[in-house]
Order: sequence, then C-alpha cells, then structure tokens
Amino acid sequence: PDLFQAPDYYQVDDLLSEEHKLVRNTARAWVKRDVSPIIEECAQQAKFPKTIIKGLAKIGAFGPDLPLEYGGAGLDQISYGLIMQEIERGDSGIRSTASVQSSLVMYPIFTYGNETQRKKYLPKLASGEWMGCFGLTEPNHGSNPAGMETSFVDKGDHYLLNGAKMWISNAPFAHVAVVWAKNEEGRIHGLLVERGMEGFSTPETHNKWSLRASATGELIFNNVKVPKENILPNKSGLGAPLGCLDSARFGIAWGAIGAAMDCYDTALRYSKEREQFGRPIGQFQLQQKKLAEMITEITKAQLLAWRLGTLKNEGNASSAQISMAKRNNVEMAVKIARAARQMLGGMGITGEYSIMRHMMNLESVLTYEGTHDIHLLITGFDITGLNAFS
Ligand code: TGC
Ligand code: FAD
Repeated sequence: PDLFQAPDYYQVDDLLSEEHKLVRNTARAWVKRDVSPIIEECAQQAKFPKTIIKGLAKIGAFGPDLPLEYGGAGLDQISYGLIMQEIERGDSGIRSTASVQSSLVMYPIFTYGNETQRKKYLPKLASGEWMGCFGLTEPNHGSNPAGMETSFVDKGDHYLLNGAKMWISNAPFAHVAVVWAKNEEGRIHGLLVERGMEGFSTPETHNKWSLRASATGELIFNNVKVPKENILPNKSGLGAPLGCLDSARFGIAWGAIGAAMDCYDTALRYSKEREQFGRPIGQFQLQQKKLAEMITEITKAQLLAWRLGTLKNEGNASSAQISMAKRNNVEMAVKIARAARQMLGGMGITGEYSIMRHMMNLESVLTYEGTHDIHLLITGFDITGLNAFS
C-alpha cells in the first residue's frame, strides 16, 4: 500500500486557500489510488500507462489555469503547482505528460492561437481525448534553440515543413505537435502538425534509464504539407517557445518538491523500522543529519514555490525568478533522492521502494526545460547584466 504522508514542517498549508487544499487533496488521493499501484511496473517495462490519461483530465491536470469555456479548470497558479507536486510525487514521467499537455501545448494554442484553433484543440486536449507534444529541441540544438534548422517555406496554399526534433515527450502517441520552425526569413513560428499528415513520423526513443514511464520520441518532417490555418498567428520569434517554457518550468519547480517529499517520507519511515546494532537506524546521528537536512531543504523549496506562485498569480514572476526556482528545487530533489537511497541501504536500489525511480527520473528533470547550468547562467545574466550566451 501507498503509505505516503506529506511533510509540512512550516505549516505551508496555512498559506493555502480551501480551494488549493481541495485541488491538492483530490490529486493526492488519485495518485495513491491510480498511479502508485501501477507505476513501478510501468517504469520497469518502459511503458507509458495510457489508462491514466482520463484520470489526469479529471483531476484538472490538463490546462488547470485555462478558462472553463475551453475545457480548462479556471484555477490559479498555486493550484496548478500543487497538482504538479502531487503528480510528481507519483512519478516525474507522469508529471511530464501533464506539463507538456498543459504548459507546452494548451498554453501556446490559448495564448498564441486564434479563436478557431482554440475551439478546435483545447476542449479535446483538456479532456485527454487528444494528447499533444512540443517540438523545440533538435539533434544539433538543445540549450541553444535559436540555432534550430527545422524550417518551412510558403507554397501558396500551404507550408512545406522539413527537419527533425529530438527528445520529445509524448511524441510517440501525440495527436498534435506544436512545432517550432523557421520561415524563409529565419523567423521562428509555431505550427500545429497533426498525426497522419503525410511525411510526418514520430519514432520512439528506447533504452532510457530515466523517465521510463514517459514516452519520448523524435518528430521527423519530410516535406510535410501543413495547412496555412495551422500556424499560430499571435506571436513569433524565440520568445514564443520560451514563454511556454516559463509556464512549464514553474510547474517543475513544484513537481520536484513532490518527488523529494516521497523520498523523504519513505526514508523517514524506514529509519524508524529498520534496526541495526540493536537500534533503529534513525537513532544514529548520521541518519538524523540526512533527514534533518532533507526536511529543511524541502521546507525552503516549498516557500520558494509558494512565493513564486503568488508572484505569478499577480503576473509579476520574471523568467529569471522562475529559472531560480526550477534550478534550486530540482537540485534539492536530486540530492534528497540520493541521500534517501543511501538510507535504505541495499533495499534502496530495488523497485520495492520508489526512491531509485525518482532518482533516475530526476536526472532528466535536471536537464530538460533548460539544464542546471543554463538556469545558473540565466540568473548570472539577470544579476550582472552580462550575457554569458552571446
Ligand atoms: P535571448 O536572446 O536571450 O532571447 C530571445 C528572445 O526571447 C525572449 N526570452 C523570453 N521570453 C519569454 N520567456 C523567457 N523565459 C524568455 N527568455 C528569453 C528574449 O527577451 C528575446 O526576445 P526578443 O523580443 O528580444 O527577441 O535568447 P538566446 O538565444 O540567447 O538563448 C537564451 C537561453 C539559453 C536562456 C534560452 O534559449 C534557453 O532557455 N535555453 C534552454 C532551452 C530549453 O529550455 N529547452 C527546453 C525544451 S522543452 C523541454 O525540455 C520539455 S521537457 C518535458 C517536460 O516539461 O516535462
Ligand atoms: P546540450 O545543449 O548539448 O548541453 C550539454 C551540456 O552542455 C549541458 O550540461 C549544458 O548545461 C552544457 N552547456 C550548453 N551550453 C552551455 C553554455 N552556454 N555554458 C555552459 N554550459 C553549457 N525538448 C523538447 O523540445 N520537447 C520535449 O518534450 C522534451 N522532452 C524531453 C524529455 C527527456 C526525457 C529529455 C532528456 C529531454 C527532453 N527535451 C525536450 C530536450 C531537453 O530540453 C534538452 O535535452 C535540454 O534542453 C538540453 O539540450 P541537450 O540535451 O542538447 O544538451
């Protein structure tokens, strides 16, 4: 059984509204009931559990902050964060699916799309009838998406799209891809590419040791004819995809707390049950140091995420503030997973416990949505005014 008990050392719950708590508790109960019992086997078998898509839609994980008229849940940013926290408590790969659908597919269609595109795609994406993916990264351009080679030319009644994207979450089963590509002038635009368009394929990426319960793939465009009405009209340039990343990175800053909480809670319980030298291992100072540092770091991360959420609700969260929270909270979770794994000794490496799975998942989370180093350089640029990228 899933015995998880969420830590709340500084009564962060008191900062939440009744609605926040209701949303969070609904997501928490769903993860216990529908994710925890199956997730380990899915990860072991490298299978994405498609059966949970409807559940994700029901708890409001697809477009939580979008208006009700498009199928969204009309919630605020803190509710969005709390949903991501609870899902990632179950598994980072499932949170990835939700992050991509909400922040990287629904958000750009809502924000940069026209009314016809919103009405066509958003309700289906909110209900999970359709799934989406986001193609920015390419084989030769990861941290530096401005260098992308994928491009399209205007053929009068359609655009002709060529190129390839790599490392794309949800790609193998997505019905629609938000694809970032350059036009003849080298300007970046978003195109909605649907499964079934001739010349479009999505081969799956195999042999991952991380995010094994999430499906990752390539997007290959070989002379794909994209109807002209499928271009996102309201924003172009690199700022368009980067704006989506702000929303996804915000969710990850919360999500990582969930993974860390699960590792901490597991290690705490184990430390009271496991005896060596005639005492529970939790009585040894070295193990108490690990646990005390874990709860301290989780508490700091919770406060950072909560404050960022209030800023985002007011429309005042800067990209650099979001980078700081993503970077700090993911590193916090990785360190906690590693320490918790040690506390379980040999048992820590098995699938009997969730820790090793979280630890391996978090290696991807450290890298995607901007690597740990890139986020540090974003902070560096923000505080010095000196750009390390140019
Ligand atoms: P730079 O010249 O700084 O910026 C280009 C234009 O973009 C604007 N901008 C932003 N706009 C909105 N949000 C942001 N976060 C923005 N950051 C920059 C900027 O103002 C500028 O606008 P304008 O009007 O002046 O043109 O761009 P650069 O080429 O120097 O690159 C900067 C850098 C390195 C920080 C950026 O490219 C970057 O963040 N690189 C990391 C790439 C990345 O994060 N990729 C993620 C791919 S998606 C993914 O990983 C999904 S994982 C699945 C899951 O979420 O679970
Ligand atoms: P690189 O950019 O080649 O970086 C390699 C190393 O060099 C890193 O340590 C980096 O920090 C460092 N580095 C690079 N530039 C600098 C610099 N200027 N200064 C100092 N160090 C630097 N992308 C999508 O578009 N959509 C998705 O859905 C998606 N899902 C993903 C799922 C998974 C499981 C993974 C692993 C990745 C996913 N990505 C996705 C791609 C992800 O965003 C990229 O992996 C990430 O942006 C880094 O790019 P890269 O892997 O090419 O590494």
